[in-house]
Amino acid sequence: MNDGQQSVLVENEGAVRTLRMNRPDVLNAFNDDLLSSLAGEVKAAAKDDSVRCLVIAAAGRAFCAGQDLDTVKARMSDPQAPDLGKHLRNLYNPMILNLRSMEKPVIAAVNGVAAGAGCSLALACDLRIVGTSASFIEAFINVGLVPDSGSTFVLPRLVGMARAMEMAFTGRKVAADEALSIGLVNRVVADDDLSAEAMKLAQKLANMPTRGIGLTKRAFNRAWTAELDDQLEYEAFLQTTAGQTQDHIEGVTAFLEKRKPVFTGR
Ligand code: T3D
Repeated sequence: MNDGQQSVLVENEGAVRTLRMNRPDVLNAFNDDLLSSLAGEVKAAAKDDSVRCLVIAAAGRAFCAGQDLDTVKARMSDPQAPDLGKHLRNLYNPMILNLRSMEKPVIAAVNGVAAGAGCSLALACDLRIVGTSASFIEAFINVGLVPDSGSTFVLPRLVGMARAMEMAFTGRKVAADEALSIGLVNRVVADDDLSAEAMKLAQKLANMPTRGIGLTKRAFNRAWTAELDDQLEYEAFLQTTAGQTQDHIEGVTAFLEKRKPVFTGR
C-alpha cells in the first residue's frame, strides 16, 4: 500500500537525480511499497548513463525510521509472510548492493533521524551531508534485532569497532556533531541549507570524470577486504582503464592549455 501518495519522489536537475523518500507521517519508515520503489529507482539510476550523481533524501522532519514496525507486527501473525531474513534478501540487500556497486557517486542528504535500516541506508551511500537536526540510531537492538542492511560491515569501517559496537549494543542516538567528530558523516550544515548544499556538492561531482569516480569507488570497495599487494595490482588494472577515458585526455589537455576541463563522464 502506498498511502495514496508516491512513496519515492524522483527529481532530476542536470545530471543529478534525487530520490526522495515520501512517507513523512511515519518518518519514512520502510513498508514494502517504499522499499521496493526505492530499490527499483536505485537500480534504474545505476543503469542510466545520464545520471552522474545520485542523492538520497527524504520528505518531512526525518530521513528514515527504518523498517515499518506496523508491517513487522502484521507479518508476525501471517504464516505466509516471509521471515525477516527472506525479507532482507528480497528487498534490502539488493538495494544496498546496488548503492555500493553503482559506478557513480551517491550522497545521502540526511535531515532528522536515520534509524535502523534508515541508518544503514545512509551508511551505504558514499558521502553523508547532514543537517544539524540529523541523528543516527542503530535502533535494531531496541526491538531485539541485529543491525542489518550492511550496518555491521560499513559502521565499524567508518567509526572503528568499539564505537560501532557501542552504537549497536545500546541503540543510542548519535547527534550530528558527534557523527561528524567520529567520521560517520562528511559535513554538517544548517537544516535550512541542507538541500542546497547537497545539490551543490552533487552538481560538482556530476561534472567530474564519472568513469574515474566509478573506478575509484570500485577500488575503495575492494580495499575493504584486500591485501596491499593485491590492491596495488588492482589499482594498476583500473588505471589502465581510467587512462583510456576521454575525461583523462580532457583533464591533461585542459591543464596544459591552462583552461578549465569539461568532463563528459566518458
Ligand atoms: O524484516 C525486516 O524487515 C527486518 C528488518 C529490520 C530493519 C530495521 O530497521 S529494525 C528497526 C526499526 N526501526 C525502529 O525500531 C525505530 C522506531 N522508531 C523510533 O524509535 C522513533 O520513532 C524515532 C527515534 C525514529 C523517532 O522518534 P520521535 O520521537 O522523533 O518520533 P515518534 O513520535 O516516535 O514517531 C513519529 C511517528 O512515526 C509516530 O506515529 P504517530 O504516533 O504520529 O502516528 C511513530 O509511530 C511513527 N514511526 C516512527 N518510526 C516508525 C514509525 N512507524 C512505523 N515504523 C517505524 N519504524
